[in-house]
Amino acid sequence: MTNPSQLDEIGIGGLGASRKRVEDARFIRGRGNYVDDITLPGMLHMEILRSPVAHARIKSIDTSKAWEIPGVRLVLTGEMAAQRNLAWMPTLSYDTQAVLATDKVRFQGQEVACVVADDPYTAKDGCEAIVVEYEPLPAIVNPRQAHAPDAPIIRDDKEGQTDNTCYAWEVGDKAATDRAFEQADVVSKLSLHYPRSHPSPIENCGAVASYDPATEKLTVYMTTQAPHIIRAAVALVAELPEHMIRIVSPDIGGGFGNKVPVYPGYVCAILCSILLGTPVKWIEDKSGNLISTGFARDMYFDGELALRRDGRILGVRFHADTDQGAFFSDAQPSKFKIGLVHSAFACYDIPTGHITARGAYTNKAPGGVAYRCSFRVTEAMFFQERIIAAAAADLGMDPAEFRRINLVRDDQFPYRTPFGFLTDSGQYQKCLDIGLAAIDYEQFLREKEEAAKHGRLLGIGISTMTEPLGAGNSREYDILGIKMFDSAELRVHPTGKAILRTGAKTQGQGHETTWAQIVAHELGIPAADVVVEEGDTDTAPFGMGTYASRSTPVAGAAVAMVARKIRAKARKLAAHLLEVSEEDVEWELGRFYIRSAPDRGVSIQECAAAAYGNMPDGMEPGLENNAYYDPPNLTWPFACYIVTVEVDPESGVWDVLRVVAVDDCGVRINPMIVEGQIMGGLTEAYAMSNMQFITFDADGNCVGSNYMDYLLPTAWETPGFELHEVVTPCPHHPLGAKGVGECAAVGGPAAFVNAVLDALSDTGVRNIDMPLLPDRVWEAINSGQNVSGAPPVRS
Ligand code: MCN
Ligand code: CUM
Repeated sequence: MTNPSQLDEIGIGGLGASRKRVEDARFIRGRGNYVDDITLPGMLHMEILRSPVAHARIKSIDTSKAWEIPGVRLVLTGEMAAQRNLAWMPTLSYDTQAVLATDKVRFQGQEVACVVADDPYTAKDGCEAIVVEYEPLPAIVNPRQAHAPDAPIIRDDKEGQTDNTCYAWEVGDKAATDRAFEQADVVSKLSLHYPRSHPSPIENCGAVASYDPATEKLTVYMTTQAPHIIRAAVALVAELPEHMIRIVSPDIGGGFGNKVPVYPGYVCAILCSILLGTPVKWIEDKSGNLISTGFARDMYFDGELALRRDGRILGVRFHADTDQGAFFSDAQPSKFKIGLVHSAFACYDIPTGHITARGAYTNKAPGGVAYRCSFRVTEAMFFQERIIAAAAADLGMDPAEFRRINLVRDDQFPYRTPFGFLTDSGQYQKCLDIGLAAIDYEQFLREKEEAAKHGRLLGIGISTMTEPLGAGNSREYDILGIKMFDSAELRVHPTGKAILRTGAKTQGQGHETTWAQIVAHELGIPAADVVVEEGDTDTAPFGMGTYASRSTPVAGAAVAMVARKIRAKARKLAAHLLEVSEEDVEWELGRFYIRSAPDRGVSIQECAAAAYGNMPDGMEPGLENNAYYDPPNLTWPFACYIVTVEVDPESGVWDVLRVVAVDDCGVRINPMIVEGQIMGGLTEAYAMSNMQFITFDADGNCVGSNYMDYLLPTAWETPGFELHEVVTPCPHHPLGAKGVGECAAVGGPAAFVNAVLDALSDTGVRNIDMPLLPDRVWEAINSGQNVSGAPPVRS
C-alpha cells in the first residue's frame, strides 16, 4: 500500500535522474581547488632536473653552481637521498624504481636531481646550473631489441637480473588449444602493435608536501586517484608512522589513470619538506608529464583464431610482448603481471584458448598500464576486435553475422570464459542488433558498393566487447597485499541533511553528484541535502581509490549498503515515534508508516531528529554508519560501437561519417553522466586511432613529447556520437549497476580502425598500426602492405 504523498524519486534527484553535476558549479566558474591552488605559509618551490639522454652511466654530478644562486634553499641528489635510504623506492608491481638516479639514467626525462628555491623560476635556474657528466650507453626502445641475446642489461642494479625480461606469464589450456587448431578449417592470423599513448589530463601531476617538525605530522596535498594507497606507500617508503601521514587529493583536473602511480616527484617533495621543515610545492610541466609519467599500452600482439568453415570459433591463442620501460611500476592487481589481458574474447563463446606474455625492460619512462584501461583491457579488446574483423574477412563472412554466431547468448549466463572469468549477465545480440539498425547496416553496404563504382572508399567498422570493471573481489585482487574492496561512511545530521564520504576519489567523473543520488534512492533524502567528500585520508574511510571503473561497482555499492544500515536504524526510531512495534512499520521512499494506518507516518528527517533528540531507552544516539563492500565478482558491461568512414585515396585522410554506440552498463544512476563518460571515451578512442602519436627514435629520444605533436582532439575535429542504451542489471550489485567509465575508450578504437581497413579491403592490407595517420593510410593504399608503427630496431 502506498501513500499519495509518496516522493517523486526523479524530483529529489534519485536513481535515474539526469541531475546536473554539482561539482560543475565550481569547475566552470574557475573556483575549483586544484593542487596548484594550494598555498601554505612559508612554502618553497621544487623543480626537477631530468635526464636529456635515454641510457647513460652517471660519472659525476656537480651541484656547486646551483647552491650559489640566491634563493636556492636545497639541491637534492640521489646520493643525498641514498643517505635516507630513499634513492630507490618499491613500485606497486613489486619492482624497484629510482627516485633520483645514482648509478645510471635509464630513460630520457628520468629524475636526476631537484632544486628547492623561493620561487619556481629560481628553482628552474638552479636545475640548469647543475652539471652532470654522462657516459652514453646504447638505448633500447622496443621488446624485440630488449630480448635480443646481446642486448645491454638495463636493470644491472638488480641482483640476479641477467636479461631485460621483467616477467613472463601464461594462462589457458595449451594442449586443448593446440587440438582446436589441428581441427580448424581456417586459421586466421594477425600481428599488431598497440602504440604508446598518454592520458594527458589537463592538470599535470603535483604535490604540496608539508612536514611539521613540531607535530611530526606530514600532510601532502597531491594529485592522486588513490589516496589511501599513497598513504600506505609513503609509510613504507619514507618509514613514517601511517597515522602521522595525511594525504589530501583535492580537485583533480582529470586523471585517466595518469594519477594512480607513485612518482619520484612526490617522494622528492616529501623528502625536501622533511629536510627543510617547510612546505614544498612541486608542479610538473606539460613536457615533464608527457615524457616521464605513466604512459599506456606499447604492446605487441601475435595471435590466431581457429575457425570452422561455418563461422564458429574453435580456439584462440596469442602471445603478447609488453614494453614496461625502465621500471616495472604498473598499478595493477598483484596476481596479474599483465593486468586483465585474459579478459580478451570474454564476450565470445570460445571453447578454449592459450595466452603467453612477456614484459621487457626498455629505456623508456615506466608505464604500460594506465589510461582508461581497467588493467590492459584496452589492448585486449582492441586485439580481439581487430582479429575478429580479420577472421570474418578470411572466411568471406559478414563481420556482423560472424559476431552474432559467436557472441555468448543470453541463456548461457553465468558464462565461464576459457581464461577463467565468470561473465554474469548481458544481452549481446540485442546490443548488436540495435547498433546495426541505428546505422542502417544494409543501406550503408549498398551505399558503399555504389560509392566504389565512383572510386570512393567507404568503410564500416564494428567493435563489440564486454570488459571486467570493478576490481576486486578480495579473493583474487590486491595491490601490495591490500585487498581490493571499498567503503562508504554516511552521517545524517539532526535536521536530516547528510555528509557522505567514500574511499574512492573522483577526478571528473561526477561522484559528488551520483553518490548523493544513491543516498536519495535508498533513504529519500533529497540529493541536494547530501554533500559528498572524497580524497582526504584523515576523514575518508579506507578505500582503494578510483581506477578500473571500480567506483560504481565497489564504492557505489558501499554507498547503497551504508544507506541501508542507516535505514535499518531509522526504522527502529520510526517505530518508537509511531509507538508501534518495528514489524508494523512499512517503508516507502523517504517515509515510514504504520501498515494498518498508512496515513500515520514519519519522514526520514523526523527519524534523524529523533536519533539525536528522542531516541528510545537503551538506543545509542546518532545516525551514522559505514560499510565496507567486497564485491562477489567484477561487473561486465557490454558495448557495441559502429563507425562509418570515408577514406580519401589521394591523401590517406579519413573522415568519420557516423559513430553509433550501444552501451549496456546495467542500471544507470545518472543517465546524463553515463552519456558524458561514453562521449568522452569515444573522443579518446577517435584520438588514439586518428592522431595521437608519441614514439622514440633509435637513441631513445622521445618523439612527439609536446602538445604540438601529440594532439588532443578539440570539438572541431571530434565527430558526433549517436548513443543508444540497453539495460541488463548486474545480478550481484545492490543497485544492478555496472561500471562504464572506460567502456568507450576500450572498445572504441577498434571500431575506427576496422572501418578504415574495411574501406581498404580491396588492397589486401590486413593491418595499419594506430594512429592511422594519413601518411600511413596512403602508404598502405599505394604499397598494398601492412604498415607498422613500432619504434625502430637499432641496426
Ligand atoms: N555511473 C552511473 N551509472 C552506472 C555506471 C556509472 O551513473 N551504471 C556514473 C558514476 O556514478 C560515475 C561515472 O558514471 O559518476 C563513472 O563511474 P564508473 O564507471 O564507476 O567509473 P569511476 O567513477 O570509477 O571512474 C573511473 C574511470 C576511469 S578508470 C578512467 S581512467 C576515467 C573515467 O573514469 N578517467 C576520467 N572517466 C573519466 N572522466 C573524467 N571526467 N575524468 C577522468 O579522469
Ligand atoms: Cu587504467 S586508467 Mo583508469 O583505470 O584510472
